[in-house]
Amino acid sequence: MTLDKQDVQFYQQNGYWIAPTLFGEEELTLFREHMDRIIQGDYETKRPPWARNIDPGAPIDRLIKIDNSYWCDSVIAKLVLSPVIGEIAAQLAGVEGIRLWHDQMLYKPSQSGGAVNVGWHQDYHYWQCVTPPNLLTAWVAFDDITEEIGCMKVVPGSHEWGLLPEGDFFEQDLQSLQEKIVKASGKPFETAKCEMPAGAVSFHHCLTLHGSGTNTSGRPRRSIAIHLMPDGSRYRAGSPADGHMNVKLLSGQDGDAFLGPYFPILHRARQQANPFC
Ligand SMILES: O=C(O)CCC(=O)C(=O)O
Repeated sequence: MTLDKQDVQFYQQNGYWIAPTLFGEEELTLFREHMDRIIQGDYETKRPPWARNIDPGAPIDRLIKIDNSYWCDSVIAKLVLSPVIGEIAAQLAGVEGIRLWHDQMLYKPSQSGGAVNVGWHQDYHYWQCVTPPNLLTAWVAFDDITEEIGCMKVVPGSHEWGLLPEGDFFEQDLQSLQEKIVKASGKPFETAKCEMPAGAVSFHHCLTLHGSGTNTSGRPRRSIAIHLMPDGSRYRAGSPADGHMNVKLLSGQDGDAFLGPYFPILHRARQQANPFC
């Protein structure tokens, strides 16, 4: 899928872009079913995810976040490693090859009373262990995404502000966090809503500020964030993100490239024989 020049320019200027619908109803039904199975702990591959914040069977009273859910299930793995997502990401990032950094399955219940907000943050805050900071996320909507359901909001252009000292995925008070960010950055904080139909995919740069609020829709908000890196991205040792799971999975030295089966290729402009190398 070749993007229009204007779409790539939009991403470069704003730090995000919403692709048209890439997945149809049949695929979405399958994604939702397999997401439910993973949430319930029914792992098709018998392999658990890297981490999950709610145990199978526990009440769903907050945002469920499951890291590397693609390890558990072949349908979710096919989605996460989707070549079309890789091809779009490569064009947006202006690189030849795209690898998986990791995935994050996200289930935001409606009016649960628990912590469902995602505080304003830049993903790179958590990913300082990788360089250069040219990673990006493909966020796949399994449901129609509106403001009412707690859509993601981005601060257009904030990917040009550098890494800010403030930002916290887990902070529930979006207003006070916004005030701290404005103080630290000295920039106006204007947001854009990532509203989109089920099956559409939004892309955001790893330095773009983003977050999301409560879900008052009466429906769950189901999605998967597929975090991606340019092929050739390298480990930067000694950063505050040295505890990241991928540093453990790489088990390497400063300057080593994130290669191998934990970081599979989604797209390469020139094909090589083994996609896992
Ligand atoms: O799902 C959300 O509201 C936020 C997701 C997020 O932080 C991300 O995909 O990087």
